[in-house]
Amino acid sequence: MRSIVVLPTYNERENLEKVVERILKAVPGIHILVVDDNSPDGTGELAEELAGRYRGRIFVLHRAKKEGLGRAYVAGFRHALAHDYDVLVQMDADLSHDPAYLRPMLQRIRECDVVLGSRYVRGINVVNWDLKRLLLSKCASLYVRLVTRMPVTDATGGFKCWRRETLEGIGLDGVFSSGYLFQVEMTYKAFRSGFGIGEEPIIFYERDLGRSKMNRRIIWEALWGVLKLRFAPRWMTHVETGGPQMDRPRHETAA
Ligand SMILES: Nc1nc2c(ncn2[C@@H]2O[C@H](COP(=O)(O)OP(=O)(O)OP(=O)(O)O)[C@@H](O)[C@H]2O)c(=O)[nH]1
Ligand SMILES: [Mg+2]
Repeated sequence: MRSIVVLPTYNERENLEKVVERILKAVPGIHILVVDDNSPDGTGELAEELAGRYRGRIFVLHRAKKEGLGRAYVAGFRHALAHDYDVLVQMDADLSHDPAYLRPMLQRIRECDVVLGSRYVRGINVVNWDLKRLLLSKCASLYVRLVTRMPVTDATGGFKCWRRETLEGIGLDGVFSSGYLFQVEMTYKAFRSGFGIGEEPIIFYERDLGRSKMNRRIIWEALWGVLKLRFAPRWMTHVETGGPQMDRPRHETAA
């Protein structure tokens, strides 16, 4: 299966080289698409330099301006689907998502429609978060589960592996989130369309370098957005494209 990691970046100059080298080393043969929103710190130029160094394995999609993580992923996924990849991985570029988990996730996607890297399958697996950040994440996850009724332990994570058929089934045209709500929206749409969701345990490491893009607007979008996803009429949040392509269990969690 042809696999690609879609890596959105905004001011990740300090992390980019390290993360792409670790990805390429972790999975020989995997490709990477960096989706940069014209980062003022020169991340886009560094990405081009890396694409030249690792020709045929790293590609760069430059976007004109910062429009949020969700928009960057939609553009990256479209690009990758148009280039015939079978499996698309999404991960942060700040080394919070360890490339060592790519192999187990790619293995797991053989039997699921989407695999979620989960921080909470076995207790709490986050490194370097203060209590406030941990509470925010746990509350967000609980809130999402209460509202959406999705049977997943980590509904807000951003390390995922998709089969192309799942993304095609969800329909990228109907994805409305710009910020972190994107993570919930995508998983919810997969769940609601009946796709088989697997969870793989991961340890999440808070970034050492660079700055977080989290802000109040993003949190508000997520709070309202989850209600919208759950209760707004289907036509507002979903594009009908035919549901699951494979006969698989609706949900399974790694033992
Ligand atoms: N292209 C693009 N990438 C973005 C945008 N916002 C965030 N990112 C990237 O998305 C990933 C996750 O963003 P972070 O700022 O690390 O968000 P976070 O993980 O919630 O925050 P921290 O815990 O502080 O790291 C990183 O690779 C960012 O560079 C955006 O508007 N455009
Ligand atoms: Mg981060």
